[in-house]
Amino acid sequence: MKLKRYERNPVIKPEDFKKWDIGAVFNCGTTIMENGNVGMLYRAVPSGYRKNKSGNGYLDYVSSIGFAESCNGYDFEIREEPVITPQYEWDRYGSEDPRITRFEDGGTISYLITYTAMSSPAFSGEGDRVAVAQTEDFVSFNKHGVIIPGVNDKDAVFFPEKINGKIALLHRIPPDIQIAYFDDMEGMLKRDEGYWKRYLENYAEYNILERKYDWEAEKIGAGPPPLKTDEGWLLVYHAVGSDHVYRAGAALLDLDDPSRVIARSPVPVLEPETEYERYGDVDNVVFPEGAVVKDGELFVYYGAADKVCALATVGLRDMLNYLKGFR
Ligand code: BMA
Repeated sequence: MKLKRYERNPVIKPEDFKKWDIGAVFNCGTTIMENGNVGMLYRAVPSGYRKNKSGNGYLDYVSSIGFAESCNGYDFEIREEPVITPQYEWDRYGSEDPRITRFEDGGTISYLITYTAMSSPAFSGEGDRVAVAQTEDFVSFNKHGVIIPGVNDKDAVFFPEKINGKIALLHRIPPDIQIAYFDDMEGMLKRDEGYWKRYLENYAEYNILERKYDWEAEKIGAGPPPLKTDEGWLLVYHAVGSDHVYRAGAALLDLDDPSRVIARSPVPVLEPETEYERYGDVDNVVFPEGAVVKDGELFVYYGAADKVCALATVGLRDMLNYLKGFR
């Protein structure tokens, strides 16, 4: 089963910005806000970056995170100023790939933002860390900092509620997806060196989803926060094949024990086909980071070719029925 692209894609592109001079806007996380609108955080790279001599990546490529909002999920109003920008040693080379979890605990809602904080230049292969920020209103943002010390790690995303009384976080130390549990928010934010030392010694033991198919051969990483359904947690993820193409997959995880994979699509649910997915700053990339459900329809927001933000949809029930065929 394939997701169906919105016919007026991309939903946001660099040319939509009038004041903020950016060259790329992609990899967008979304959530339903308290006013019922779709809130989006996207990765934006100011114009002026240029290709590396090696041809692998870009120089002067420092990402910020910006905000946009939509009342129908299709048309976005862009706030043309960044909401998360370089400030400290640990994020001086940018903030990338934001995901938003609407986290509910005992009736209290907060929006937890997970993103990659860069303490070394993009494409250097070093200094990629999982950072967390928090907002209640998408106006003021509180940076909590790096939560996982000492290791290149990305694609982190919280489950939207506690599982068996614990906060659960998916993250990706290459090449597979791990899960970490915390007793409470304070414990998670305090970056307990002892906890992480023990964890990192055997991180593969915490793998929750491992590469399985050819199109996942290089690495996989979580997309949007897992979505709670009556069939299990629906996890949309990205996968990189040995052909370096980024595709999207989908799996169902057990509600009480997400390390139990109930079902998984053997083929991608979305892969680069259109112009805007095949050609950009990095070719052949679809990179899902946002998912919301509106009237039974699953809206998946994704970055395309590291250049624009796009949308693809599918009936949620259709997707669940399809996945159940691969138990
Ligand atoms: C990943 C991340 C994403 C990017 C993708 C493809 O490692 O850095 O932001 O979209 O590569 O270039």
